[in-house]
Amino acid sequence: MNDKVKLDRHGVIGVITVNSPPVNALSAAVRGGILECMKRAIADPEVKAIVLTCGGRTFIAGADITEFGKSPKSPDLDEVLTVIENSPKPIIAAIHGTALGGGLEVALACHYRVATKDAKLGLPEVKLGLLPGAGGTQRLPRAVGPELAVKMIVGGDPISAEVALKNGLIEEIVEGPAAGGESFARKVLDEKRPLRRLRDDDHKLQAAKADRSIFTNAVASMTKKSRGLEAPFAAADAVGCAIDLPFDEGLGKEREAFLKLVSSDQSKAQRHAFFAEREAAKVSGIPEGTKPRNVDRVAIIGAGTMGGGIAMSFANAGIPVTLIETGAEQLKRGMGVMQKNYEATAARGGIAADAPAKRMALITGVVGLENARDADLVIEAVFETMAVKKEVFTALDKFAKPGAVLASNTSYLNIDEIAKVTNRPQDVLGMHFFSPANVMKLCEIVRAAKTAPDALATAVSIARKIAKVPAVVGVCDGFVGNRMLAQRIQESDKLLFEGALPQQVDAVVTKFGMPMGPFAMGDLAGLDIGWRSRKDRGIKSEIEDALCEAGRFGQKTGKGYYKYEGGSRAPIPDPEVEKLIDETLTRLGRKGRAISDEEILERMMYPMINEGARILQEGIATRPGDIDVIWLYGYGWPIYRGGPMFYADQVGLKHIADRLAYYAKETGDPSLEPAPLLGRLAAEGGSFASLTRPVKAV
Ligand code: 3H9
Repeated sequence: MNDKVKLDRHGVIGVITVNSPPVNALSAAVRGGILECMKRAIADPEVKAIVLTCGGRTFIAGADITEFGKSPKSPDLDEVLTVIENSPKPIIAAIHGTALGGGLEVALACHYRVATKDAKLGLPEVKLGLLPGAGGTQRLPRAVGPELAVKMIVGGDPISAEVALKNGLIEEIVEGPAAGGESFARKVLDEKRPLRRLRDDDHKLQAAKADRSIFTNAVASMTKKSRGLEAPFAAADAVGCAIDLPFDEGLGKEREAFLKLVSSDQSKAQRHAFFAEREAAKVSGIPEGTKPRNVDRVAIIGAGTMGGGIAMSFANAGIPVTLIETGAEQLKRGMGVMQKNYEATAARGGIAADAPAKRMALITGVVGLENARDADLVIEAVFETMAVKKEVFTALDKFAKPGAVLASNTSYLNIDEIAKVTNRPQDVLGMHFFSPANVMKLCEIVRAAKTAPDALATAVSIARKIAKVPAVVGVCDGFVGNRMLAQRIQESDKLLFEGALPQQVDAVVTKFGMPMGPFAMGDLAGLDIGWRSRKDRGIKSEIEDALCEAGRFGQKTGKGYYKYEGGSRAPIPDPEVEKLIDETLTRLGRKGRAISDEEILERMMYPMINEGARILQEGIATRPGDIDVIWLYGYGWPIYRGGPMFYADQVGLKHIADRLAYYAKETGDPSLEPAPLLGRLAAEGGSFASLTRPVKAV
């Protein structure tokens, strides 16, 4: 017994309660406490059955992730589970909140499980680059069968109490965990139910033993999107061992695989991402106790692609939206697109059949900015020019209610300048969503010079409510994500002039794990936008200009850097583009050279990291982890590489600084010289992670 775990006796029932906020993670103290209480309850002749339950908001949410990578402390979880499973007295796990990872594994070692109606049960270890390491891969298939076990272990998403009941993972749904657990325990005693040890119960494995395709098909469908990841495949193999091997041998294989993964770079990166995401939601530089303002209704200005996507994100979270357009025609089109999107998701089974109607009912389409008057938060998502934005904010200043937070969804423009047209700059900030806004999880929250702390806190809190990952940034051209991306675009253009081909550059970037290379991305966005803007500013980019002059605007014209056939979005390398690049280089008197994949990778990644260092130095982002979060959730950076700043630390900052200095000289581009912060850390043998305190509060 210690201050985190206690044992009470209620008649013949021993009740063990874990109390270790915030999520009752299985720290050494919790493991030790459970072990001791179990031993005492088992030894107590008065106790006939034992209930394991938790205080606070949740059942055990897993192993304590902060302990991974440190020297192990006893008792290990296996020792605790062995005592539970071998107890001669029935042990009942009484679950509320979330029973996740090691938490569900503890419950699986118990003889019975009950849960409250809103409880969720899952083995999310793959999301941390791991697999369940305390018997989950062996016991869960025995509890629910290999098909559902693969879905839960390889996919990592939890199931509801209702699904758990249907599939035999829990015995009953109860009202309250402790009381429900106790009354179930009495029932077990009254009915003299035998102890159910999952390790001895193979009956749900029999079908897959006879027909392995049950298992292999489930694995194939769950690993479809696991390109580059190690954990889902290792997790699937471990479930396979449950089918093929005796329990203890399977357990041994699981242990081996867990130990390998826990020290892998991928898991380190995924654990970093887990904590960076949570850290990013903590805004530095605002007074402690700052409370977000109330947001009951949101108005969104503009029913285009971005406005519509943002409106859907709020409706998905049950928050009413007023969607405002300038004309009935545009509004009708915007509402129609959202309706179609919802219907397509429902047809795929992504949401319930009645969800499109319910969600559309939360979105009221109207014409005229005066309709923003009821909203607590207004998000402007109109055309990306300063003049139009200023017009909208001038009107909002007139119509919006006092205290409403006024946000712009601009991806580049200066929020301070936008705020100036209002008489309430303290309420103005940026909320930069990423396209498609109903899917992409990132929301860059831009703090302007006069943004009030509680306005900022409101944006962060509402972003989390609509299941976005917020990251607070300062005002600069392109904020964090697009400012770094601009470096990659500039370098990819330079590479073409030096002899690389679009498909070679893109292949290196996608092999690294990004969803798309810079040229395929250019084709998706449309090359004509940049071309027109260059023409207006009298700037040239000869290769892209030549493509546009040939009518190759990207996917929308069926050809750009690639060709696209039969309405497909799959880029096909085009000999005509090679010819066009050759001709342009000849015309400019340039000679291409063979460029290695290694050079391409370095030139795609290191200039972005360098810009990240400048961003930190200027205080545009507070923490390196915030930059990582932005790239993970806004640009599809592979989670197993942890984000650009984490990746930089893995590669080594000295190497990166040396290579940047080399490329600055070789390509005659002084902008590639290492940023002062990068140079300093490289010289000191430091890392971005060593910047434990914010470089400068945003
Ligand atoms: C595992 O179990 C391995 C085993 O198979 C084998 C062992 C041998 N550890 O997310 P929130 C902190 S692997 C340490 O904002 P919510 C979190 O950092 C583990 N800390 O709350 C945050 O701290 P702070 C498998 C943890 O209500 C605070 O708790 N389990 C852990 O939005 C609140 O978190 C998982 O992967 C942890 N395990 O969501 C579950 N979990 O306040 C991971 C949370 O200082 N956890 N913290 O920023 C979650 O998915 C969510 O936290 C949960 C609550 C759904 C539980």
